[in-house]
Amino acid sequence: MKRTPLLFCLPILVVAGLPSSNAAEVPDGVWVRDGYELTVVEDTIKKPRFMAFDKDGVLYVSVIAEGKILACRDKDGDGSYESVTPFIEGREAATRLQGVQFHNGWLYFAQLNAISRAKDTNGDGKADKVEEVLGADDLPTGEPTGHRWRALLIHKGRIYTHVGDQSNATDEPIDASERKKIWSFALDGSDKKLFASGIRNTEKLVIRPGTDEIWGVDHDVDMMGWEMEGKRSRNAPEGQPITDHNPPAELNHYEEGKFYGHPWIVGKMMPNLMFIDHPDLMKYARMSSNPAWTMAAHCSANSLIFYRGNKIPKGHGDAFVAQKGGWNATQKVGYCLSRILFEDGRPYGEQKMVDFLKDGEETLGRPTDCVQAPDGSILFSDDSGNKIYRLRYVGKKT
Ligand SMILES: [Ca+2]
Ligand SMILES: [Ca+2]
Ligand SMILES: [Ca+2]
Repeated sequence: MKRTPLLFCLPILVVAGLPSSNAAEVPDGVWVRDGYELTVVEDTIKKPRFMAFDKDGVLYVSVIAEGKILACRDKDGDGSYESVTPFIEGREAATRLQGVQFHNGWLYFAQLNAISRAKDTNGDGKADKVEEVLGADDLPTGEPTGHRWRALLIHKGRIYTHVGDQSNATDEPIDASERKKIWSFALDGSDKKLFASGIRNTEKLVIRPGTDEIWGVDHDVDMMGWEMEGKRSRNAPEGQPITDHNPPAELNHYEEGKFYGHPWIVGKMMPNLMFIDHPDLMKYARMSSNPAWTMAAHCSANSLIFYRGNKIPKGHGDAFVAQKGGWNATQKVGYCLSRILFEDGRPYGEQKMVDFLKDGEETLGRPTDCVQAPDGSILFSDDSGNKIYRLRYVGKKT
């Protein structure tokens, strides 16, 4: 007789307490910094990439493989998204729809062959006014090989964009390609200007709070020491004592007219070992600007935000970095969300906030992009685990 009440209770709990959108749990073994809570807020989107919020708190997520931007709504205000509907669709997967940003009521979005903007004018939640701002002829190309991702930033009447190196480390005159550079345009697509160069692959550009400074994280070169290490291919057994730890991933403050070293200079003014005999190596070194901060080699620092809220103790002005984890290190590295601590506008330390690497070997997720949610928590996408996570400070009030 004692079991009867339980049998009656269970279905009620399932129906009333757990909306389907919040069914997914954080995988067992994910480490979260003390004082923080990690939850899954969306788990129906396949390979969620980059994200942006509109002023009403709707979350927009780019999905490259499906050529879509999805709008996610939290209808009951519990932080998880039970409604996911297409805002933009029908874009070729090959055009890699990735970067998204709201500006003046428009959702700007970047593909390899275009930067466009979209608006929902009739309130049905779907874009019905879509305009191409920059087309394939205007843009630095993303075709046909290599780091085919287009960064997008709109700030103070300018559009900033970048497409990374067409290979791992392309040795060609600086002027030979429009890749590996940041370009800027007026909002109407006119007035193309070179902004910065010597960049390998920076997929997102952001503004540091209270400034007009443009920052980004840059993926480091792969296979740097292979020739010296006698390593011929990915699975060759020779080992890679140098390559495993070099060069570092970079957090860069991109300034107008500056050169950031790639491919000849890596990390903090270190020659790229592939080009140790390059006749212009010292010329490039003298031109180069150092990263503001360096991160672990091959962590695949993919995206960042600067935190502007007050819900994370001393968090305002710190950077949070989605590190996807790369293929080139023997021991797995990255697979985490890290926080880069800032004081007086300069980074001085880094700490892991969430770690998806279990026992140094098993990977439980790959942070891809991060954004600040309207409630002051941090959301990040995981395009291998098909989830969007929320990280929230729940520790002592400070
Ligand atoms: Ca909800
Ligand atoms: Ca509409
Ligand atoms: Ca650099």
